[in-house]
Amino acid sequence: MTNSAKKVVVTGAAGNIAYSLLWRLAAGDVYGKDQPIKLTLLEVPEAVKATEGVAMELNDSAFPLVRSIEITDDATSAFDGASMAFLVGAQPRGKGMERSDLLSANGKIFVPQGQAINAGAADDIRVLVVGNPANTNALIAQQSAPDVPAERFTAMMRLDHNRALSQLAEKIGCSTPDIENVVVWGNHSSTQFPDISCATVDGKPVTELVDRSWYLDEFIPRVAKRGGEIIQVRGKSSAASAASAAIDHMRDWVQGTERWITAALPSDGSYGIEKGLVYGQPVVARDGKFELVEGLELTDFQRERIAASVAELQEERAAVADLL
Ligand code: NAX
Repeated sequence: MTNSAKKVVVTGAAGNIAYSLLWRLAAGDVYGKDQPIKLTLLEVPEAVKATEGVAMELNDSAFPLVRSIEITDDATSAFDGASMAFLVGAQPRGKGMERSDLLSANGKIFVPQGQAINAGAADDIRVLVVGNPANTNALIAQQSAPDVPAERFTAMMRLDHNRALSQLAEKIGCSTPDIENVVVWGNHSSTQFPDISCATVDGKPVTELVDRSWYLDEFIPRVAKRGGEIIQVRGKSSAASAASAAIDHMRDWVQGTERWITAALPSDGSYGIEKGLVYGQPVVARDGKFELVEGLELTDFQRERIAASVAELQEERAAVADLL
C-alpha cells in the first residue's frame, strides 16, 4: 500500500531558488522515494502567471511522486493541511532601503503566513524559512503561530554550513563527508561564526590541519561573505546551492542524521544564546526532531563570536517589535 500524499508548500515559487528546489523536492529527495506529495505553490498575484509556467514544466517532468500541483496567492488555503513549508518568497532589498525597512517589509509577509500555518497546518508541520533576513523572518512566523510547537519553525543556515565544509575540504585536501563536527553559529549574515573547534577529519582535529591565521583571516570571512562573492562572480545571487541546502535541511529533519549539521532553531537558552532567538546551532536529527548538541565547553573566543550574532538578532527583533 502506498503512503497518502503529504502537502508541501513552496512560497516564492516563481523565483530563482524555487526553480531548482521544486525539481529536487518532486524527485523525492526530502521524504524519499515512497512518499507521494501534493505541491502547493504560493506566490504574489503578479507572479501567478509565471508560476503557472513553472507548474507546466513540473508537469512535463512527469514525476511519479507528484500527485497534484496547486497554485495560489492565498496563504490561508495554501497552508491548510500542509506538512511542510519552504518559505522562500521574500521582498528583495530595493534602492535606498535601510536594513530596518527590509526587515519590516518582509516581516509583513511572515505574520500572515505564520497565522495561516497556525490556523490550518497539519500536526506534523515543518517550516524552513529561506527568505532573508531568514532568522528574524522565522522568529516572526513562529511568534504568529502560538499553537504550533516553536521548534517546528527553523531558518536556513545549511548553506553556510555546506560552504564551510567545502572550503575546509579544499584546504585540507579531503572530501566533505570526511569532515565531522563543524557548525556555523548565529545569523545568516556577516556576524555568523563558522566554528572548527570540534571539527575532525579521520579523528584528527581540524585545528591541527589548518593555520590559525588562515582560519581567522580567510576561512571565517570567506564563508560569511560567500553570498556576496557568488553575486560578484556569477552576476546573480546563490540559487541552486541555496535550493540544495534547503533540501539537505528538510531531508535530515525528516529522515534523521547522527552527523552534526547546522540549523537555525529557536534557542533554549544554551550557550549564551537568548532563549527564543532563531539562531544557527549544532544539531543532529533523531525521530523526526532536531536535537541540540549539548555539553560543549566554549572558549572565550567562541563566546565572543556567538555573542556578536546574538546582539545582531536582538537588534533585528527590536526593529520588528511591532510585528511580534
Ligand atoms: P527571487 O527574487 O528570484 O524570488 C523571490 C520570489 O518570492 C518572487 O517570485 C516573488 O514574487 C516571491 N514573493 C515575494 N513576496 C511573496 C509573498 N508574500 N508570498 C509568496 N511569494 C512571494 O529570489 P530568490 O533568488 O529565489 O531568493 C529568495 C530569498 O532567499 C531571498 O530573500 C534571498 O535573499 C534568500 N536567500 C537566502 C539564503 C539563505 O541561506 N537563507 C541564501 C540564498 C538567498 O539569498
